[in-house]
Amino acid sequence: MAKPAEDMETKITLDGRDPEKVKEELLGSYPTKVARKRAKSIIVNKIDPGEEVPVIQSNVRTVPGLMSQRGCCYAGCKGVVLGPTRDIVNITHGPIGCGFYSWLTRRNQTDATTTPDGHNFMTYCFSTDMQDQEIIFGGEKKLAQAIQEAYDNFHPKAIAVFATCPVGLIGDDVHSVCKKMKEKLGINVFGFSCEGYKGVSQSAGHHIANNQIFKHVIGLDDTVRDGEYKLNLLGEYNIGGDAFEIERIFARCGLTMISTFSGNSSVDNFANAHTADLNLIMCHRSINYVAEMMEKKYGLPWIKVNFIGARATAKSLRKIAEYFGDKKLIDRVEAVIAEEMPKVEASLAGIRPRTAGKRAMLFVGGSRAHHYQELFAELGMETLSAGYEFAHRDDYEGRKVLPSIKVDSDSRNIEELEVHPDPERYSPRKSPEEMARLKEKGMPFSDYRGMMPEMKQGSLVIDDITQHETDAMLEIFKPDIFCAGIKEKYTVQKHGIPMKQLHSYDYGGPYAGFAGAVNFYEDIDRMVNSRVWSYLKAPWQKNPELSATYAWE
Ligand code: CFM
Repeated sequence: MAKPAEDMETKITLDGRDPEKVKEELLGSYPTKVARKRAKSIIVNKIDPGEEVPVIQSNVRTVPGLMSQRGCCYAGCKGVVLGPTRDIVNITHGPIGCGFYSWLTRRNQTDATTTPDGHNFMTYCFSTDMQDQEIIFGGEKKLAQAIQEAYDNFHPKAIAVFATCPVGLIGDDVHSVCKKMKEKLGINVFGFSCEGYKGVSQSAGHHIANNQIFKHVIGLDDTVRDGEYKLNLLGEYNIGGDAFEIERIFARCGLTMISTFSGNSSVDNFANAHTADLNLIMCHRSINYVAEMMEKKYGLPWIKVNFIGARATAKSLRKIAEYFGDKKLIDRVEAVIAEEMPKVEASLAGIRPRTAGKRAMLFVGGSRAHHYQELFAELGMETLSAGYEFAHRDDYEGRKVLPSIKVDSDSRNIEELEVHPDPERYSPRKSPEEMARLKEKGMPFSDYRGMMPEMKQGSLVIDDITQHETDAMLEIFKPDIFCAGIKEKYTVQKHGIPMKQLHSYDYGGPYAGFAGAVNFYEDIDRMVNSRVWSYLKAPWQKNPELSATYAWE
């Protein structure tokens, strides 16, 4: 029995290379201790027939001195989860830089014409602009003033306050200030202890954001809105207009969006999210906590969906229709897919011959490195290597590994809310029999398979990739395109390789849904078939003395 497995192992190659050797090469120039640590985060993917994949180390501290792609806890809380909500005044309590750098750089869009008051505070940068004075004597007074000033100028329905590193260090109590101001102003004011250093990455900030939104907003309004099939879309942030395309498709299918967390969202929609019939999770990493807590408190089930990729979009729509099980909806969804797909296929027919066989690498956040593999597959492109910046093992290996994840002191730092069924409002949307029947038919309730089971044998999966590893992967494989963020963009281009930002989409998008898929095909076609970057000479090619990485080899 051992023989076939051995055979399989010896045959694993990646783009004509031995991925284990590549891994050794990546680790080669690290000090022994660092190499040992990084070795656990660089994994050659192997899927056994039972879909077991190797364990990957993730959600652990970056080794000091290694250049990481990661952001901070504040970024995950304020920038990612709460930032896209247009009618909450989000005040950064801290030095001005934190507010400034989280000010719309993510290209999350919104449509303020859809709410009656037309409030849109996303274009503003609210900050307490802490100075030495506050660091020494405390910043609570200045924070109270800032909340008052924001209220006087804008009269928002809600104000949220985000703590930055110095706030945690000097001990300002943002929650008590918020509580006082809430009583004084009579509007919802709530705070987040999301100091940048609070976790190992943005991921901690997501959890903190989820907790506070759940405690302070969800469930405040029991109004049941009209609509036959009511959904919440969780973990979709309307980057480059993605949510607009998803909303267009939902409207065509007759699906009612009660709330989105938090692309193109309004605080009022969060407040009655608990009245929906089903939660859809797009980005599992950033928001699975809200889905879990809503299920416990209100009985709302959740399924994982993906609207990145035309086939993935069709599949997700079919899952939704199957959940409701209504013939009318199933037919309408099929009709919409049948109408949308020809445009997608026509585009692919022209583009795919030019993109097929090309090779991509994706190193992004906590979900896109997986989702965008769908679009590349549609283009006939292979993903040689992928990884997340800050995901956890369940995002790589699937939720079935959750019980085996060790909770370390960094994770313990983040509050785990204790949630119980709401005495009045808990109502399971389906009977246990119906749920069992749907599960049997393959409805993946409360489940996510993760990225690795869907990647090829032998692909290199790298968590929290470092700049050195990035440079080495580019040198070794010379992929046709590399996807990451703004911090990586220019070094990748200096290697002569096209670089696509999958966080902000550069200047492009939407890439979600059917119309988005066509946009993506066109953008990638232009990039992988242009030779412009290969004509560039990087500074270290012209002046070898500038080369740092390989100078001693
Ligand atoms: Fe989710 Fe995101 Fe992502 Fe993310 Fe992000 Fe983002 Fe991202 Mo940048 S919520 S994990 S923290 S899909 S901002 S919209 S692109 S790293 S892969």
